[in-house]
Amino acid sequence: MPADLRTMADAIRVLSMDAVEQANSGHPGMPMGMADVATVLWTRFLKYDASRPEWADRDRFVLSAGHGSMLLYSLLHLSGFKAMTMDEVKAFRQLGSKTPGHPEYGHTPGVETTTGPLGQGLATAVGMAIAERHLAARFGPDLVDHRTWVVAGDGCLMEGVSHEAISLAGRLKLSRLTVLWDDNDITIDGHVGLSDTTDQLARFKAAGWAVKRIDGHDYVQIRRALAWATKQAKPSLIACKTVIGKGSPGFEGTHDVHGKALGKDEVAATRKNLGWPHEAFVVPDEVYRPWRAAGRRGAKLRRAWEGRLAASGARAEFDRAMAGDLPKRAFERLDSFIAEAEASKPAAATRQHSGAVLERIFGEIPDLVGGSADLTGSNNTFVKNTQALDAPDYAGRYVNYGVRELGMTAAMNGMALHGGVIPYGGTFLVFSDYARPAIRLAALMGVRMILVGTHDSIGLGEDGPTHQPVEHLASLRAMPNLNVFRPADAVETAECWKLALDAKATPSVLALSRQKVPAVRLVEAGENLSARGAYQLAGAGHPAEVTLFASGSEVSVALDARERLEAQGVGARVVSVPSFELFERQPADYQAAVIGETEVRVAVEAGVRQGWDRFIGEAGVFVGMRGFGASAPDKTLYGHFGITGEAVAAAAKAKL
Ligand SMILES: Cc1ncc(C[n+]2csc(CCOP(=O)(O)OP(=O)(O)O)c2C)c(N)n1
Ligand SMILES: [Mg+2]
Repeated sequence: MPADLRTMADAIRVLSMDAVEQANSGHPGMPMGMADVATVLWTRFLKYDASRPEWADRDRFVLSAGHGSMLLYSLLHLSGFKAMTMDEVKAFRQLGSKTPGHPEYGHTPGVETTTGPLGQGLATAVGMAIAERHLAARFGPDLVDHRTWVVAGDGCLMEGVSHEAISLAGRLKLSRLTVLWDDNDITIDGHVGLSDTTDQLARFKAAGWAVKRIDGHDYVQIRRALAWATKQAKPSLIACKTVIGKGSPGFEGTHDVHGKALGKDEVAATRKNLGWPHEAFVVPDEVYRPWRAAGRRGAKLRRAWEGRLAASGARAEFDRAMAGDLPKRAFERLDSFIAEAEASKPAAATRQHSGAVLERIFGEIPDLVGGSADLTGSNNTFVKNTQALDAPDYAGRYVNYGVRELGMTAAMNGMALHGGVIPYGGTFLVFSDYARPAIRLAALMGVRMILVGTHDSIGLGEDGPTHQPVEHLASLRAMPNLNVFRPADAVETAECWKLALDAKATPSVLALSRQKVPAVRLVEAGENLSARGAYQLAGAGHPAEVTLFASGSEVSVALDARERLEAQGVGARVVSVPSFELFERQPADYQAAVIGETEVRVAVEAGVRQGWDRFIGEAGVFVGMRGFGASAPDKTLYGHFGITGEAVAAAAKAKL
């Protein structure tokens, strides 16, 4: 006889407990508490086919409470995901295993997103649910028709990001999104009441969600609640009252079981208590059988879907979009923009150039979905005549994210992970601080997400030091696998957009000026020079004695300094540096040639020095910011802080 649900759930409990025991590290409490809810979801409701983890129309399952990773690994193993062998389970948390401490996207088939920073899984799932609705509108329900399920803990709901996520989801009426809250009253420090007495159901309800509370160990209640969730016209929250570490006679219901191995004696006592006679990492056939059947449940649906896709006229376009490939003619209109800009040399803020770039590519790349965290007019992210992405017709391509920088960025990650969407979103560069946790996960996961950060320096002027980024470029450049672009004019802005769109496995930040800047690329290059990261923009007239490095709005300052130096008979070359990261990828001889061998090297950027020593060396001169900015018109500020062609030329001369 095949095992009943209770025994199937106990298999999760025991595997989780044993894997944590073996590693002597990990979190058994959450998987043991949520085993019943997860078993009903994965055997009756979740649409998936264990033999095809990449099936585009699968339901997305997000374990926002990532510390409970053994819940997910157990589910993947039991339901028959080929990569999740028992050996991988045994190698929990060991180097090179498919079972890292927290779920990691791109590392383990079946893991939809990297989780661990609490609350972000939930916020990422909102983006997946947005992408699903949008693509259902674009390609029709025959091809796109799935749900997003989230397991979230008390910690996820305490985190501020949950507020941004649930209010955005409620506003957009994401009815295909369901959060299963592991309502176990326990966090690491003890009872939730120590630090939080929020009425979560009331909070979600206020944000526009359908809510319900159940006993998370009662299979009938679980089944009814999941069925209920699928019928709601709003996103749904199911508060699953559970006992953390359920099954452990000594520790269940206590915070002791949250994050450590139970110990040999308690493991034995738990086995006895559950009536689980098998040894560690042994699952009997009668338990595997119904689990594997559950893992195959979706195969028929998947094959029927494949048939519909094969017969669909939209097949090629669907496959292209889901693969993340750009359309063939993606940059045709942008290339003519570059040619026009090389000829007309427009002077404008780079944020305006960015808006003009978007006008050229938005129609050519239907996968682009834009938005802004309530700064649309300032970020120049809106393309004329674009419809808002909103209920009930989600075909629009502009998301009104509201004042939610972190929620927006996490949602963009979710869209990119879902596939079929290339998200970009705007805010002031200074508020990348608010978005940073999601930028970091984007970089760690390797997803293409484009953050448009305008007002990128003291050049924004009167809004003052709260709004003026100073350390942001340096801190963003410190992040692995993040491309930070700071273009200087229209041509570089177009080039950097191309590079951001072409970087399939790397997120980008585009740092753009609020203030008008002159064109600096005055001759046709015939290639994307920004792709080099740094390149010589202007050579020296006299024998080169000085090299001036600059990015973005300060490139024109460097050019001004060059003219002054040349007028005094001092040869000076100018190097534009739109991207530190891409420069690092160039061959050593190219790097050496760009850096050059002049006696004096100067860098100019309206930010802190950190990072620039790579170009100018310790003995180099840095002209930029040493502290926070101030509130005044931009030209006054550049003068006040000494970031002018005159000051740069004087500093270079003083060093000669
Ligand atoms: C942003 C963030 N802060 C802190 C942590 C460390 N942390 C991991 S689990 C946890 C408590 C979680 O409580 P809950 O979500 O209720 O999980 P349970 O103890 O019920 O398993 C904390 C503080 C984290 N992973 N992410
Ligand atoms: Mg908890």
